[in-house]
Amino acid sequence: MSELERFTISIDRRLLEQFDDLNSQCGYANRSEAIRDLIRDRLVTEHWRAPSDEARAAATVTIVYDPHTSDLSEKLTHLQHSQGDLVVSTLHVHLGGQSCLETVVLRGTAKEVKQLADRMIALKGVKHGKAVLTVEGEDLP
Ligand code: NI
Repeated sequence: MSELERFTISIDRRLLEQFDDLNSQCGYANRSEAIRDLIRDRLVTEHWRAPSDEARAAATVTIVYDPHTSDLSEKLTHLQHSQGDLVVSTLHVHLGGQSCLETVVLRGTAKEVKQLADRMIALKGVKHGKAVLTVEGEDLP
């Protein structure tokens, strides 16, 4: 860790008690580590609020879909091939006769990654899709 800074904050006692309870349930060793994670999460969220053409980013996209839905499987494969420079890895799991789960790891500029994630989730026949948008982490202490 780089240089440490200590600061004091004022907070409603009940709010702090709830925060401490939650941190305890989550397994945080101390309050400082929980607050550091909150700050990092806020910074990453802001990073994605207006995805830039230059900033590097990474994401996982998880979708659940019915493999029998018209040409969804082909469209999904085509989409990933056409953006091959962004697709790092794909994991496909057959959940059952009517459902497949696919998790795709993307890496590239924030704008490109967000666009591809949105397009995959929006494909007709996708039952549920969720993207976890994150950063490469080098600028995040
Ligand atoms: Ni499958």
